[in-house]
Amino acid sequence: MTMDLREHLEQITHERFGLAPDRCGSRQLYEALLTLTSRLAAERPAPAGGRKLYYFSAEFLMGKLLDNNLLALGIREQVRDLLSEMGQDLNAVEDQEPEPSLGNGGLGRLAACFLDSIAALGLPGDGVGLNYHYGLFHQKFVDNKQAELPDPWLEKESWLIPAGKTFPVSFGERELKAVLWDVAIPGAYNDKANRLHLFDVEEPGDAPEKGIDFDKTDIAHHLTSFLYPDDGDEEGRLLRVYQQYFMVSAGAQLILQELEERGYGPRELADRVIMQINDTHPSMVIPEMIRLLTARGLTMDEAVEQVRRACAYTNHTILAEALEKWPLAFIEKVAPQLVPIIRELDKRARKVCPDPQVAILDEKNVVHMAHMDIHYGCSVNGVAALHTEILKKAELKPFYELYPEKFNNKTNGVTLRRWLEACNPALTELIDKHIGPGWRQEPGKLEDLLAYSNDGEVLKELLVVKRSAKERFCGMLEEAQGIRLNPDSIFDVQIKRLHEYKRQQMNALYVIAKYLDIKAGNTPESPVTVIFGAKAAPAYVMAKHIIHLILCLQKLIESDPEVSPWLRVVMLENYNVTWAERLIPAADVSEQISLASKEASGTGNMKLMANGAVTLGTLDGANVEIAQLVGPENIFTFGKHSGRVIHLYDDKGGERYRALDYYHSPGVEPLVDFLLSPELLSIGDPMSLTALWRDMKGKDWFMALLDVEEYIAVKDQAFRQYAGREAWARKMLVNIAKAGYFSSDRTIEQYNEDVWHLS
Ligand code: 26Q
Repeated sequence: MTMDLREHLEQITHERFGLAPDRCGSRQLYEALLTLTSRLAAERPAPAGGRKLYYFSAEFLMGKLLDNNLLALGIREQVRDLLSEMGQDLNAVEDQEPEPSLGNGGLGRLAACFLDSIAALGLPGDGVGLNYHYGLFHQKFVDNKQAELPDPWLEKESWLIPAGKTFPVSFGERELKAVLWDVAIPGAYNDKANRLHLFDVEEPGDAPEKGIDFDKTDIAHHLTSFLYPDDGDEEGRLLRVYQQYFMVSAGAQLILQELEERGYGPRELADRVIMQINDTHPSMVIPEMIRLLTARGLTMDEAVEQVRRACAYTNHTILAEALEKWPLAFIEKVAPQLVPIIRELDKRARKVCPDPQVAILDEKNVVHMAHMDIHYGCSVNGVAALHTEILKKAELKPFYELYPEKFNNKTNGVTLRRWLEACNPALTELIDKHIGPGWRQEPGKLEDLLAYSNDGEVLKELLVVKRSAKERFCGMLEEAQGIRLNPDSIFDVQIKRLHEYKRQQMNALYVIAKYLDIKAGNTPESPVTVIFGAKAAPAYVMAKHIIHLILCLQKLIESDPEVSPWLRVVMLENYNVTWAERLIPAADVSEQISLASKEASGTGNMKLMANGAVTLGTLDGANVEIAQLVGPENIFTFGKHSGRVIHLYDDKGGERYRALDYYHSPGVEPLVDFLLSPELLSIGDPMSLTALWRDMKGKDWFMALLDVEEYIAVKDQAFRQYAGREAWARKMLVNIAKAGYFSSDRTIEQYNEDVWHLS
């Protein structure tokens, strides 16, 4: 086998560069390995099965693919050895790969983990999305603020395979061609491969010269330029509807074409196809598929029935502002052919239930996308146990009463191939040494590690592995951002989109509390490094104020010799999957501090736990399940519970949250007021800091002040326990051992069992 690979590689480098592999540079080797792995993956047949899944998602946050594909193809170690025999280093080669910028956060990374698991389980299932040329955006820090630049990640040599297929998408007065590109998704442990289908316009436009502003009315060229273009104006909102319709119309046509190629007629759609709708961005696939089926001779009744059995909806949020509603007038402009169908679907839904709360079209003629999904899909799922319960009891209660049989929970998971095996080889080796390799296909077997919870040697090994991951991370950070950290400090890590409900601002208040403590002469037992990674949506003003605050604290502390030996703050620039893969193995504490009830699940919490970080969190999302699994000694929880929080939001319940009441506590006021201290004002933008200060004391919509005092106390307690190294290592071990439940292979098996019924 090694011989074959060597010959194959030599053949490619000779053909392309006229060089033997050992004479190639990293970039040339990257291109050669890209060609080699793409060929091997593309040769693989699709898994067979009676029913095929299409996973529709506006985002696929894939991360780099070379390492992952080598692993799935089962040739990673051979290639590594081969290269090192040639005096080459696979890591340096992998550094050459640009990270695809096709996603934003949890929902997009979940879609990528799911594709990996679906393929690994040998199930027939493809992704359907868009090929954004400039991604979400590239984040840069300028004057301690976030600046956004295009992220032109696509290179001439890439994972995209031209599928040779186009589909016409009709936008009322004009038609665009959707060009299909495919990315092969090889399955680990088998010889099959699925596909990620990415649609693109025929003539993609150039990147904007400055920043990320572009002509949002130039649909023909810019439909696939950016993920989530600014929706601050009507043009931006319309562009999002164009994107969504383009994706689902082309996707639905592809599905019907493949159905026919497999030898089935349109009346067999639901027997042969299941479409998973990842949040509401792809919801227009429902009326579009009905339209296409009726055009193929089905009656409206028949088409509706097929689609109802063939669509399933996943909800990822209870935040009202993220539940999509589009004025019917927008759809009239973008895809007028859908309007009569949506009206008909609304009429039929009203016959089933006249309650206006469950209507698709409201009195203002606005389309509630989630409502359409629930009426005209076979399944509605939340992404963690608590989240699904809140959907049933509160957010979607009237729907649950109408269709109890449709509701089900699918607690999220992550692929341990990427998030343990690939990103943390030293820990993987340690695990293999003690319990063997069987946990890869039976992640529950990680629990065998529990037999070592009192084995001082193994606990020591764990600490050594963690310490070397921290050193490695320090090296990478120094190279990227010129920042030197102390690998013996506690690495306290909060990595996720920037959002007020995730409460990065509460973590910043902790930093202020410690800063003031140290200034007053109270040094902590162990030095602490608080590490953030987050992008803020470009139009999300408050989120940008929070980034500014964090960057100002970073500056203030790094130039203060009295404080910096004990406390550091670092914000990673352009946080992405690659940074996550570097940082997660090095994390000691996993910050999961959302306002209870607001984080649907979280998936970073699972990745961090699998790498031996101990969670400091509220009882929110999947943290609740983590706490149940690891037990109270192996997690630090704090904060008001979801029931209480929901009560504090309830305007009818009477007891509304008032930030000012909490601000006036002696433990809180000095922290919030520090935003307007001379120290910070001399570094930062007074307007931004003042706006954040005002919001914190006067509004604080996500109640950071409600929990901040308990947060500080519990965090300090966690940090004190860190000093007892062996007891801490035991916590690490239990977290790793219990992480098997959060393998996305388990999640996918449950989707298949309960919803998809593939093969
Ligand atoms: C909605 C309306 C208008 C414009 C944009 C949007 C929009 C965009 C992105 C709404 C939601 C998103 C992304 C949501 C997301 O990533 N949710 C996360 O999903 C994860 C996977 O289930 C969960 O673990 C996280 O808890 C959840 O926040």
